[in-house]
Amino acid sequence: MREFLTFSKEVEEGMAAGKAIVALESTIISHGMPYPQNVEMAREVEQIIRENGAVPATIAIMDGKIKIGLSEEELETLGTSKNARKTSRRDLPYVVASKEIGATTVATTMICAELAGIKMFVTGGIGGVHRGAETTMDISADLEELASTNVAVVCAGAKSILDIGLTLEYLETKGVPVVGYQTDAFPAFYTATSAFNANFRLDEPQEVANMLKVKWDLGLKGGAIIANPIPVEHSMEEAYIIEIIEKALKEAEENGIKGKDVTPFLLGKVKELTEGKSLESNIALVYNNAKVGAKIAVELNKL
Ligand code: PSU
Ligand code: MN
Repeated sequence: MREFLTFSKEVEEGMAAGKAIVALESTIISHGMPYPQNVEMAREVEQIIRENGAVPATIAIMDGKIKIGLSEEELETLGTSKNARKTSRRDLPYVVASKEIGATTVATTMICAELAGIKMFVTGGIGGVHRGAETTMDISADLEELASTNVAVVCAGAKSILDIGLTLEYLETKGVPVVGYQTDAFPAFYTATSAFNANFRLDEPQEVANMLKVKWDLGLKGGAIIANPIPVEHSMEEAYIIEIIEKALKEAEENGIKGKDVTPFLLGKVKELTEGKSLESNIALVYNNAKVGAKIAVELNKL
């Protein structure tokens, strides 16, 4: 594997010292937010993880290598690149072989984290079953990865650009535990609640770490979702954001957006239609996830 993986100095040293490591994805940087907020967000998330006792490992593909941890310069390159390729599981071999710049999705970040021996991963939102998937078959590869790869994902739930109910059904079928962190509800990214509940509620990082350890000690393959609601002061009004998302979905359909372009298109539209308010919420919830994810990683590292 050393042939394909390179570790930043910080991650290498952290691993050697037996510290808790937290993986971070890069599609959120290249396709989820505009420059320069994307790079600022990525730096701050790393800092929050350090402040909470863990070592951040932002993952991306460059020069034919899977980079576990990015330098300042690499982060800037990724954040400003016009041709970084959104890299899901199917794209990974092509991007490594062709030496393109690859931004890893949740699915691919999980794959790379597992290769590097990292068990915790923090992001904003996961992909899921899209609305209308019964005809389009648009179901994110993130869900299959959660079913089979042993990495836990801290996120703020799923956006209602997705069919949240079907996403939860899919996760149930695949045996992926969905934990509400200090909440009974399954959060909907911009809002702390949705029409659905999480499967279980856990209130302490140590409890989450224990559950993960038991899952993997039992030989139950796959990840888990730790759904951490957006802090109230940053959450958006439900009726308002639903209306915006409906508009974005309509525009996606009118423009014939398909495949891997659907999610970035919808995220961009929502940001445009909320005049940037959604971006502010998005950044705030990622920071909150970084804090929680680092704490869980530290507890898991003790077990
Ligand atoms: N949801 C978000 N922000 C994101 C993504 C999803 O709120 O940035 C990104 C993640 O990288 C996720 C990917 O893994 O989109 C899912 O894309 P798709 O739906 O094409 O599988
Ligand atoms: Mn898709």
